Amino acid sequence: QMVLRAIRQALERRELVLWYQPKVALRSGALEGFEALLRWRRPDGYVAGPSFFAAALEDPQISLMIGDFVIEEAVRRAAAWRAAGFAFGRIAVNTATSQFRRGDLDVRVAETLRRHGVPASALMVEVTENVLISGDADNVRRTLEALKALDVQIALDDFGTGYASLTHLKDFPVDLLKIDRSFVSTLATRRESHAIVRGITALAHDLDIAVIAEGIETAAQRDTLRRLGVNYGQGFLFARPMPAEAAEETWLAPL
Ligand code: G
Ligand code: G
Ligand code: NA
Ligand code: MN
Repeated sequence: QMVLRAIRQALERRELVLWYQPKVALRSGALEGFEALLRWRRPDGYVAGPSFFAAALEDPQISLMIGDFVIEEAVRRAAAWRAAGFAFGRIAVNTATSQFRRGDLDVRVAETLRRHGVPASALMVEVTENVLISGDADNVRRTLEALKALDVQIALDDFGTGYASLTHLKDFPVDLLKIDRSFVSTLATRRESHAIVRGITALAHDLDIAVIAEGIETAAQRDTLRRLGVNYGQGFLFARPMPAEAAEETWLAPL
């Protein structure tokens, strides 16, 4: 509970920040958008990732506070980048089960976009399969449909690591499937990974769902994924998650 108190304090002290990792089109290398990733910039200068405060993300109350912060901050960033004339695609935010349980995520997102004057086409929401199987499937589906109706896109994160994956693709309005990095890291060494990525990609495309592979670290992985028809990529090969200012300097150019 020390961690919970520390996180609450970090929010109050504005020590929580979003870092941005580019997503690129595998064919052209062009920027497709960014994933916003939560970081805790501690007073001692150490920048901690979510694994450092995983317990806090499990706590419903804290995770709602963090979730609200992440949406607000990402949309604020989108507004600033639009004002600066940057073409950044979509900013994707990660979400937690608690945000769907509350039942008003779509309303909150719409309100935040409206308040900042940002179109929904600048935003993507990443959900894990944990969210989809959280026991409230009807509510999750309704929320995702409402987000999609706004023109927010939906990405299914960490695909392949969860439970009953394939049925989710027809039961929920998914625009983008994120192949988990465990498949990417074993692409060259395990025939199964290669087969699974090929199968998932073909299936997704048949369902009009685009595919991104995460955790791409080598050019060989990128080339294999491109050959398998994967549309987009994300990973250290292209760029690590970085502060917004660094993302602007290295990835964004005025329209
Ligand atoms: O950025 P990093 O690799 O440390 O992220 C570790 C995990 O934390 C990933 O599963 C990622 O999806 C999750 N994560 C990162 N940022 C957020 C966030 O803003 N909200 C939630 N709920 N999870 C996040
Ligand atoms: O679960 P999720 O996909 O949201 O996790 C995203 C996290 O994965 C990011 O926080 C980032 O730190 C991490 N990540 C991004 N690219 C790579 C990569 O190429 N290799 C590894 N090992 N981790 C990565
Ligand atoms: Na994610
Ligand atoms: Mn993921």
